[in-house]
Amino acid sequence: MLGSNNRKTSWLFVGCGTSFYLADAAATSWTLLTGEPARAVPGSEILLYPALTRSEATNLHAVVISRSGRTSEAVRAAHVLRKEMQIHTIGVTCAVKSELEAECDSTLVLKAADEKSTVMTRSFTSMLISLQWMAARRAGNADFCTSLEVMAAQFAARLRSLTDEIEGFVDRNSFEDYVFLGQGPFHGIAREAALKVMEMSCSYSQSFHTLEFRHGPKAIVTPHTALTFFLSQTGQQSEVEVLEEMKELGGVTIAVSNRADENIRRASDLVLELNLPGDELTQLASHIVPAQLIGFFTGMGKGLNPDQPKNLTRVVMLD
Ligand code: F1P
Repeated sequence: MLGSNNRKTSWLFVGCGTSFYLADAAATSWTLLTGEPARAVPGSEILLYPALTRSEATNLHAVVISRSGRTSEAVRAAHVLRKEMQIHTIGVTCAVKSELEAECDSTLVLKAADEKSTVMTRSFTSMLISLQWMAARRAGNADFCTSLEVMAAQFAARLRSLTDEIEGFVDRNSFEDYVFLGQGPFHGIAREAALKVMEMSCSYSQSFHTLEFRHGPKAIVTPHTALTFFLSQTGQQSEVEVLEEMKELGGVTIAVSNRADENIRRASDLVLELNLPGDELTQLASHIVPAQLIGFFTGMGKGLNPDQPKNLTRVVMLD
């Protein structure tokens, strides 16, 4: 009803860089698990266009994500959300006693998930799984929490062979550019995948919704373009049609799929089958690992240090 204050609780996930793409994957996971509206924004949007958030502030909860807990835009966004907009704000970080924690109502600290490298790898998967776990708990879905644990254990056992498959493929090929495609919760994964390959290997790399790739971006496809498809179960049939189309256009195609059928195999130059239990949301975090490995081996092949890309610092702190 117009003018009523019975707005359903909704959620805003905030971060910068990898933490923003993590916010994207977490927001879609949150809605799918709890039924509550959720969206992701970079910290800078809260600071530059606060009116966009203020307009929906009733019954809004915010989750601000930052590995370091020190990124200026994330810390300032938490301050604006909590102090100026009176929005309940939860921090998610890998740092103990951080500036972010000081600005939030409550904070989840995953100390053991931090990594030494500049680029974020295990902190991404750990924070994503934790946020999915929180969503499942809120929804009273204990089975989902159990499935996450089973998935993580089985994926650990698959990691060695996955690494070998990707190392071999990267050694045999060289590309001018990289495209990562995914829909729904897999779109956040595709965005982070593009960033990861860009950071770790100094490559030209982009992401799109899978079916959006037909609407213009396919103009760039050549035999020197690597197209990675994160294939969902929900949209698989339509996504595989795009995969087949891009193969016909001459692109080099990589399919990341939990289970690959004949159509997927026929249309792919490399199939990375994960074979994990549970539904597609349980498996989500594992999907970023192939892109992390593509970035790592491509960077190594170029003689770079994928852990410490040039021009990057671990934290962006503004004056
Ligand atoms: C996130 C981040 C990284 C990026 C860069 C700068 O920081 O943007 O994603 O690789 O090194 O920091 P954080 O807020 O999660 O600590």
